[in-house]
Amino acid sequence: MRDLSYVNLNYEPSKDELIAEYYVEPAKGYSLKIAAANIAAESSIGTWTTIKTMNDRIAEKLKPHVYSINQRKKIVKIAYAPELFEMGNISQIFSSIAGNVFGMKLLNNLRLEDVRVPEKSLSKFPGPKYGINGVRKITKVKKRPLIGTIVKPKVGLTSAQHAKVAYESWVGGLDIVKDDENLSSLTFNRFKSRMEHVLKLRDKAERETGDKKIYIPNITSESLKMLERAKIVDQFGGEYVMVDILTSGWAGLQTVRNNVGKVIHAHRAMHAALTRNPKHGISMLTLAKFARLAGVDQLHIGTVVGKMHGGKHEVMGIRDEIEKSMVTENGHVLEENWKNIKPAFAVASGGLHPGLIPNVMKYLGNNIIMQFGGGCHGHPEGTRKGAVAIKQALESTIEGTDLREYAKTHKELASAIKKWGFSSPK
Ligand code: CAP
Ligand code: MG
Repeated sequence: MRDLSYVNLNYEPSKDELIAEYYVEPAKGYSLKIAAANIAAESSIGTWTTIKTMNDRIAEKLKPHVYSINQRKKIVKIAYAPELFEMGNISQIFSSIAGNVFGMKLLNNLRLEDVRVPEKSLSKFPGPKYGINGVRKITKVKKRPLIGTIVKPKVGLTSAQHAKVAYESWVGGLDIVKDDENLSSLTFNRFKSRMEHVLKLRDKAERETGDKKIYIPNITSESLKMLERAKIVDQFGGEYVMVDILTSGWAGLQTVRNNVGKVIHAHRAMHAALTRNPKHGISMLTLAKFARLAGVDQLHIGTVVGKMHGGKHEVMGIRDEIEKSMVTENGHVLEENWKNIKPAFAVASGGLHPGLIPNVMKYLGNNIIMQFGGGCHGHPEGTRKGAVAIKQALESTIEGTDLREYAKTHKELASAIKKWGFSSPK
């Protein structure tokens, strides 16, 4: 397709248009301009050749405009008329601007860096029901970061064993216990039985500690099954559900948000298949933005210092995108005024242990949920002491004491540091 009428570098997009920013590497023999025109066409009204069914209304009103091309950085920006999208239907939006375009032969690489959703369309998305303030209200934790664990082994424990590990974590001092992303309803640990066991011990832990304790069960499944599982959670008095938002897909997530009144914790397993290659795929920032629009209350964003890929700049940018009400244009980040869409809580998880808390808080601040799987259950004296050590490291960081100093009078933290080390904030 060589129709360059899609490109108009003098075009000024209106604030009602959706903007997509792409990194584009054309295949040999194609200019960036031709590549950009083809992306614009394939993601909206066009195809590989001219068509007789095109009419003036479509061609004039719905044709997107490639309005910016940065040859050096290979960055292209396209403005789309809002009528091209069923706003609120995230699957349809992705089928358009993050669909066929990734497979076109005339591109070697293509990465969707960010999307600006027009302010007028924001009301079509529910956004988080609870968000940061709602979660703080439920947990009664006003300012500090929340701390939690993922029951480990990831899968394998029976529901009774799972509940016991959860209980130990809560009484040790953690606010939150969650299931792992690959635990759903397995032969040795059925969903209903797990809810029964874990939520009973959650109540016991609350009675004994006097603190609010949170359990986040993974309901990931086929959409209607997720609704059934959310009902079971409700039956046993749970306030939360967890959804693996990428493996269940946007439609699954939206079904849960639109039908379940519980706090939604979003696990992002599989995101790296899309996000990790800096030249191809979809940025985590884009996925995070649509997760907030869809209405997750908590979202994994990376840790900067843990076991998973994701640098400081990227992780902090995602944190800002899901937690701020106004995001200004900066690098690959497009402006977004989130208006009435509530902020979602950022979750730092993956390879964390007590010795990393000062660093995580340095980068991510107080509005963060820190989760420790191996870094809790791998403590030399077991889960409960692991939880105690995490709480101690948090207290020490909040009061500004060096962890190694604090560990002199807090033996659980001392054992944790001995096993995993300590990294001072850089
Ligand atoms: C953490 C975790 C999470 C990762 C996912 C895991 O456990 O439960 O799934 O955090 O990464 O299984 O690895 P550990 P991300 O604390 O034992 O590492 O948050 O980056 O999506
Ligand atoms: Mg996990």
